Amino acid sequence: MSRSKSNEDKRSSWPAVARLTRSCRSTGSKDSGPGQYGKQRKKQSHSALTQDLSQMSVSGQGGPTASEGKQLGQRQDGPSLAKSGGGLASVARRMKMGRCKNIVVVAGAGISTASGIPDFRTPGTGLYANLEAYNIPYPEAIFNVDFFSNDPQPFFSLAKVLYPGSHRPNYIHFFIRMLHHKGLLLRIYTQNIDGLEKLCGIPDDKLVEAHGSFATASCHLCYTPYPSEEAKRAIMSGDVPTCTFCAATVKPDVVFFGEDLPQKYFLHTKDFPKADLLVIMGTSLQIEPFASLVNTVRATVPRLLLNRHAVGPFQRIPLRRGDHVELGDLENTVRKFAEMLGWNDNIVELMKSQEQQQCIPTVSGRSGTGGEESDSETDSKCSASSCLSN
Ligand code: CNA
Repeated sequence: MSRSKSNEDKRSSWPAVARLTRSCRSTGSKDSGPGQYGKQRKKQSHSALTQDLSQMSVSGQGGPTASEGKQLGQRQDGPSLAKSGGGLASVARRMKMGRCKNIVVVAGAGISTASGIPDFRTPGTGLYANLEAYNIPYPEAIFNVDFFSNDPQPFFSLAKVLYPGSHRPNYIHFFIRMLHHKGLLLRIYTQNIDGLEKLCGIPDDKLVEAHGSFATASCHLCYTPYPSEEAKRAIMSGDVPTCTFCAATVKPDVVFFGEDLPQKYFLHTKDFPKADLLVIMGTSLQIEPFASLVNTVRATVPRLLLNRHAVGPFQRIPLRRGDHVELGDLENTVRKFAEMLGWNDNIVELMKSQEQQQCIPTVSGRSGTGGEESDSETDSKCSASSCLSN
């Protein structure tokens, strides 16, 4: 369904509650409270007492940084502070016991920094720290549709960096694909617009690109679809693609602040209550409504944050029962996690086989002694389909 059509549909027939637009978080993180799942949460908190993984934990590679220390300092004294890797180990144990069969992954720009794509908020390297290049008055302006209407060049400059084609999926993307390969991935919700999840072979039905992507393009005013390859060609060569219908500027269907999120995003109303493990990776949880998704799993469901800093509800002291935080470089953390699960060789093998097919160049795994299993039929189909779509 085209962007314009889906937006019209949303405007005409969706109930107000289903109209969600992207916005930047202005207040601190908050739990959603009882809300939609409140009753369930209350009922289940009792049985949570008996769960072996109900201990909260915070661990990290080399300890927290100064600012993390500030945030986490009080936790250091907490009785349930696990030794490094404790949170990961207990989640890995739970997965090995077969207790996580509907895993939801929530991802952000931090999963793609290992592919060479800067995130927004990392000091020094993040795009927000390098805004001179974009000539914008404040960081969010780059995704502001009114600003774009007036001057599309700042976004087009950023688009040149983010357009799929020049970056390769890394170990973290393939870890997520391995979750799918093992039949454990219910869905990945990503804020990323780089297309690397798709490129590494995660099938469409497992992927929600909550902030859109460059795969399609349309007029930013009348939503008339525009050929995405032509839009890319124009933007990459410094031209401004214009709508064949109203002559306004065409933009890739990346969701700007104030724009509706894709319809697929609403799968979350089914997925999150069904999840039995939530893994949150490489996001600052600053963008709503995406950030609040993490508060919509059932109260007894373990949540694992893999990031450089504690973010969102994971900054709170004490942590919620069942919450785990593993701080440090994401690629290292995910590699450690994969080793605990006994998946590292499989992932390295998967990455190698993609390279050998010369289908998808990858940011190679560092080590590996060869695969233990061959790809499943499902996975082979995924590779083939991602080849076709390239
Ligand atoms: P963000 O606000 O920049 O946060 C990224 C988070 O990841 C931060 O907490 C970082 O500390 C953490 N992080 C970054 N690199 C690493 C690493 N190597 N190891 C561990 N942690 C790391 O980005 P969000 O995704 O939270 O913000 C949402 C925005 C960013 C979305 O709307 C995206 O469209 C947008 N964005 C996307 C991309 C992309 O598609 N690759 C790149 C830049 C921005």
